[in-house]
Amino acid sequence: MLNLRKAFTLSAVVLIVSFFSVSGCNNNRTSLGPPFQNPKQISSVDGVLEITYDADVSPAEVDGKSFMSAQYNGMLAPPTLRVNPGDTIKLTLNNFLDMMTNVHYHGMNVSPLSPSDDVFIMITPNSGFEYEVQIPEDHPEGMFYYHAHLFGITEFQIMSGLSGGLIVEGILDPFPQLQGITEQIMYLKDFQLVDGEIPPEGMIDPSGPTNFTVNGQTNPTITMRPGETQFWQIGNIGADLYYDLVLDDHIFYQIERDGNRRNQTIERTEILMPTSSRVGVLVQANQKPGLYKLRARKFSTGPQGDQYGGATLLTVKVEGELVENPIALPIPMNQFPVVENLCEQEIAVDREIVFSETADGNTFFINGKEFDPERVDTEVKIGDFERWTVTNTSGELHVFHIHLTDFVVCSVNGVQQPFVGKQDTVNVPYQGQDPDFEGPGEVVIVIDFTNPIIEGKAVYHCHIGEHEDNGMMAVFEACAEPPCPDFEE
Ligand SMILES: [Cu+2]
Repeated sequence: MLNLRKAFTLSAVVLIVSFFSVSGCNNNRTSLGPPFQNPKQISSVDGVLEITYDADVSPAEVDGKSFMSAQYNGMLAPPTLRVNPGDTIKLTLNNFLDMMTNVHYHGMNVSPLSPSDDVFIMITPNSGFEYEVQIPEDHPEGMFYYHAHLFGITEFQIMSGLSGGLIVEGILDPFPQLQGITEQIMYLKDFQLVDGEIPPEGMIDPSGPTNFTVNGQTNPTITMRPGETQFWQIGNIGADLYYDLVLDDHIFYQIERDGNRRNQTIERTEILMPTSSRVGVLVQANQKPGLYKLRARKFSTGPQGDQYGGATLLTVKVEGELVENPIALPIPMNQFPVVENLCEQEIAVDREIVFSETADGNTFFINGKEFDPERVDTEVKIGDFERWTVTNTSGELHVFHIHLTDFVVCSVNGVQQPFVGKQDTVNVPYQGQDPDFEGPGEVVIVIDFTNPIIEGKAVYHCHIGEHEDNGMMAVFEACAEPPCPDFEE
C-alpha cells in the first residue's frame, strides 16, 4: 500500500521530472535521433530488376556500436527492390561467407522451381547463383521482403543482416485522395550483440538485450505537420521478435497486411506484428505539436517462450502549420477493390497441422516430425482451396507462414474472425492462453492453392528463426494431378 508521505514524495518527483522534460523540450535540448531515412531503393527498368549481391562479412554500426556481420554488399539495411506486377527479378547472389546461404522472396506468389523461389538451393562458400523470379501480371501489390532461408542457420543469418525490402508497386492506386502523400518504408530489425558480436546460431536469446533499428537507424525522427497524412509500410524482418506496435496519441488506419490490400480500413490503436509480417497504415499527425513515439510494447510470447521489454522504435516530431483540409479517414469501404473471402469457398481438403515442442523448448515439431528437406509432408492439388486447422500444443506463441500463396483467417480459438483480406503469416495462440478456450491454441485458415504457378515444392513453417531452425518446418508439394512426383504416403 502507498502511504501518504511516499505519495507526496513521488508526486514531487514527478513534478520535478516533468518540469525538466518540458523545459528541455522548449529549449530543444531533448536528444532526438537522426532524421528518418527510407532505405536505399532500386526500381526495375523496362520490366527487369537486375542486381548482384555479395554476401560477405563486413563492418557495421548500430547505435554507435561497431561490429562485423554477414551482409549483402556491406549494407546492414540492403536496398529495397521496387518492382511492378509482370516484372522479372534477376538477382545474382555470390557467397563469400564461410557457410552456405540462399535467398527466399517472402510472400511472393511466384514459382518455387529453380532458378526462381527455390528454398532448397544451397549456395556453397565461394560460389554464386543467378535467381530469376518472374512476377505474374496479376500479382498482389504491397510490401514483401527477401531473406536468407537456409535451414539450421536462418536465425543467425537474418540477425547478421541478410534480409532486405521488396515492394510491388501499386497498393495506393485505388485511392485518388492519397496520390502524392509521403510514403515511408520501415523495416524493423533487432541486432543482438554479445561481446561485440552477433551470437552464433543457437546462442541468440530472443529475451536478451538487443538493439532495435528501423532501416538500420536507432530511434530516427520523422517530422510531420499537424494533420498531415502519411502512408507507412512497416515490415518485421528480424530473426525472432514480435512487435506490439503503438504510436502515442495516434491511430493506425490499416489498409494492408502481408503484401495484400485489405478490403476496408481497419482502425487500430495497437498492431501485433509477428516475425515476418508486414502492414501498411495511414497515419494522420496529431493536431497538437509535440513528440510522439512509435513503440514496441513489452511483450511475452508465453510461459514457455520469451519475454522482452519495450523499446522506442522512432519518434514523430509534429511541428509547423496545421494542414488545411486533412485527408478524410478512414478511406470509405467502397473505394477498396473486392477481395474474395476464401472462408466461403468450397473446401477440397481439411487438414490438421500441429505445432509442438519438447519441454526444454529446444526441439520443435510439425505433426510430430522435425523438418526433413528430403521428405514431402503434404501434397496439394493445384486448383484446390484447403482448410487448415493449425494448433499449438506448446506454452509459447508460434507464427504460421506458408510460401508462394496467401490465406484467410476464418477463426482463432473458435471465434470467427471478421473478413478483412488475405495474409501470409498468422500468430497461433499457445495452449492455455485463453482461459475460456480448452485444448491447444487454434487458428483455422483457408489457403488458396489455385494458382498453377505454385507447381513444385516449398515449405510451411513457424517463422520464429529459433523455431524453424530447430525443426518447425515441413515440405508441401503442389501438382495438377496427384500423386505428385516426390510425395510418398
Ligand atoms: Cu515457433
